[in-house]
Amino acid sequence: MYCFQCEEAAKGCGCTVKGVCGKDEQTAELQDVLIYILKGISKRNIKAIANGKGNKDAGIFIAESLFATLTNVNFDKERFRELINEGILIRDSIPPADEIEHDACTWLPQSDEDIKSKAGMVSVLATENEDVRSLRELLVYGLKGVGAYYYHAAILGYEDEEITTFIQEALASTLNDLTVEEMVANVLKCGEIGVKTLALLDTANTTAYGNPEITKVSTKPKNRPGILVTGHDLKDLEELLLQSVGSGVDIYTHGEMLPAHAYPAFKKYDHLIGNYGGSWPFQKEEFESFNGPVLVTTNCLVPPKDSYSDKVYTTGPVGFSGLRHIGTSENGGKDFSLIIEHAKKCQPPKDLNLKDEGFIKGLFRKKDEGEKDLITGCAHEAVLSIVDKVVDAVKAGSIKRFVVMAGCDGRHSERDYYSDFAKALPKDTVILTAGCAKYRYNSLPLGDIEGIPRVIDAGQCNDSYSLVVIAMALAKAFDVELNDLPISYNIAWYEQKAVLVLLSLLHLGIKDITLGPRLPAFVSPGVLKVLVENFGIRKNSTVEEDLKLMVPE
Ligand code: FSO
Ligand code: SF4
Repeated sequence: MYCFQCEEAAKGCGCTVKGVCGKDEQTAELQDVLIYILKGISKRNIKAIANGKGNKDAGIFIAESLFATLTNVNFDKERFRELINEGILIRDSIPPADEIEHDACTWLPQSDEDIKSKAGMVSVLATENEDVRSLRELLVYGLKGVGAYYYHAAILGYEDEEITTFIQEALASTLNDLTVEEMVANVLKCGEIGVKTLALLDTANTTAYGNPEITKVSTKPKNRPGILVTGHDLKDLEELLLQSVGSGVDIYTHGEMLPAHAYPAFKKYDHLIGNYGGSWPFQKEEFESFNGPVLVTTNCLVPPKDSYSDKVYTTGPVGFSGLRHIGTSENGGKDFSLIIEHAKKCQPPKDLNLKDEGFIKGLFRKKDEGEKDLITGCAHEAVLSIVDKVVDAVKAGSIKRFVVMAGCDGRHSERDYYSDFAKALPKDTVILTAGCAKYRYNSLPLGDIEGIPRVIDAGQCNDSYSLVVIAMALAKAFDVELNDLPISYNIAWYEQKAVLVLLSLLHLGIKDITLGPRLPAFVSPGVLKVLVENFGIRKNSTVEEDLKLMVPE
């Protein structure tokens, strides 16, 4: 295996024996082969689309399959075998695109050995030139982000052929020998499609659940049994809430599900009781201490310990061999009765805020004293409703700078940098965030500036579009370009959705982004040079140095 798609790639190069994430060699090979089949489907289907005979199911199938190969989503070999077989059926239902076809359009595996040997030929290292490999993989990882966000929008009934056609054109393009300029153009186009996809998802979420409102969320567990819901899928949460009304079971959000509390449609459920734990890297301790069952709707799933694996349920694109999976019923809904009945037999969650609980390590909130409420729901409409106040505060000098600290959390101690950076920021700066990176500082007592919270949490990484809308509104109010606003970017990345958000920012022309805590292993020195010269991208350094650059006196 060779995988270098996430920030934790072993030794900063790539995972070769087993993933740091827990992905084993055979799963990595199945994922490589699935991507190869997706390229074959795409090559055939873009020709068929041009002839008005495209396979309409291919787009959503490709999006869901890409999502399944994202870091920390699916570790279940059987699921990947199914996806490969399903993909071949779709591919073979589409007429050949050329007389002599690419192997990706015709290859048929007969056994696991065939898959293993094909994986050796089509994995990332099959491309010898490191800059070509880097640009192809940068594109594929951006597409994985598009696939994930598109899947969430499509689940809520929002589809867009422009997006699925681009995914297929871009996947098929990686089978061709293109010039560096053509490959760079595809990567930037992926950023453009990224903005469109995030906007589509924003419309889907706000139409289904209303516009988020600035909301305080309790982190104090109550005394009834609970179900912990993690990941990003709001529809799963909605169905679970509906089915658990009156059951005596409380529903808690974990990780990226925190912003759900801010949606009007979810506020009507009294048993959506609070947030439990922090971001994904701490789930082993937190799932254990939660006592009740856990529903994992998307990434990031960490391979569970035996001590609690019997109470972890997966759904949607997530999978792990041996865990119970809740699939979609024939009527299109999901039946959560099993997990609700499971919860009824469990003890209430242990209080993570108690300082004397020995099992708590690393989480910032626990090092702070006392019980904490978290603030979320600062999405575009909520912030736009106070934009005059924000503009006045900037004009009066009470807000001197905004720092976008969006992105992901991760398990390495070097991420303490983000807590330290947030703590060291001058009191006249405001953090704009989205994604699970916020757990590094969202329980710090950073206070507010004239009623404006110093941490403006727009929501999940899925809600990054809100940050774009907010920045555009400020640019309009001050009549300047985006890059002329007093905004600095200090982005923490981990997986491929963050790659797409980065490409989206580049498409919008944002310059001088600081990225950390490590630069992507898949960016070759040659491609990095392009990113530095054209966009001013740099790796983060020490808090002191970065403050001087990002928050000049
Ligand atoms: Fe985090 Fe994981 Fe949202 Fe990612 S939970 S790391 S970018 O999958 O999705 O921010
Ligand atoms: Fe390694 Fe990341 Fe790939 Fe997992 S997803 S195998 S940690 S590079």
